[in-house]
Amino acid sequence: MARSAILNVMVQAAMKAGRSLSRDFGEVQNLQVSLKGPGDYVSQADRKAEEIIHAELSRARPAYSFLMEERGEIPGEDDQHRWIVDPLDGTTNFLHGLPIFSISIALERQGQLVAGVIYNPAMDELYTAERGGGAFMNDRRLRVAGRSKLSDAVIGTGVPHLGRGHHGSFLVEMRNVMAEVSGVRRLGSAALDLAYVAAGRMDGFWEEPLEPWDVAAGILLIREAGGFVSDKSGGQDMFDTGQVVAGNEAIHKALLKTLKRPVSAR
Ligand code: 2AM
Ligand code: CA
Repeated sequence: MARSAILNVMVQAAMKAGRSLSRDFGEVQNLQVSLKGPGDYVSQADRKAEEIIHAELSRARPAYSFLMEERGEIPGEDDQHRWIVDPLDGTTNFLHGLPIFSISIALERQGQLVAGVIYNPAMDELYTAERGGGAFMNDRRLRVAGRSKLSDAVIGTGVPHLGRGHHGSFLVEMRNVMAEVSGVRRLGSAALDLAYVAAGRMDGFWEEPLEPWDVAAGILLIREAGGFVSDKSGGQDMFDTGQVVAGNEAIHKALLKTLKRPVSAR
């Protein structure tokens, strides 16, 4: 499979940051037994990974703008191109020694997602997509799963925690979804969840609130794998609303309908 020059730059940046995160993850596992825990160490690992990605991407394209989880918006001379970067998605997992975390890098051209990379260093799985060029895991072409009924589907989600999201409305959604599906999974890295939907490992996904850097690369992966992604009203305002609903055409449609339902009596 031939990758464009720009996608290669993104892959190199993600893999270099991945090596750094993997080394730090080893240490985090040792620090679990300490009273203070690995908190400060993890913040440092996160910043280090972001620094690596920033350096690699700006070396290749010095003028491009950035939106990064830690540093926020960094306007460049070229405001038509923007990198959207999450150096460590699944921070809580990383902090607790759970090997479910990822790096997410997307490229926007004139507001349109054109390339995306998600890398899971713990499993050495590299997900890539370019607009119009399909989605891949390592060298394998990806397709979303073919199941069309919610009753056969495994659906991923994210559970809002302390101080984040609306717990009451999440519980209503969860109640309605769990009554209709084969299983619900909560992995803790939205970027990986979306990559798994693109790879057909999960049939669908919904979560809110998410940030653009959590979802930008994953949105392109799903589209390029033949899937559908939208906000909860079916529109394309995922970045502004922080809502993401994904699946193949049938599951996406069914999920949207189920998420609109008031509390069910079942
Ligand atoms: P993070 O690990 O980069 O924080 C977990 O449900 C998902 O929500 C993760 O992808 C996590 O990304 C994301 N998320 C976004 N904002 C968050 C926040 N303020 N606290 C925890 N997770 C957050
Ligand atoms: Ca994130």
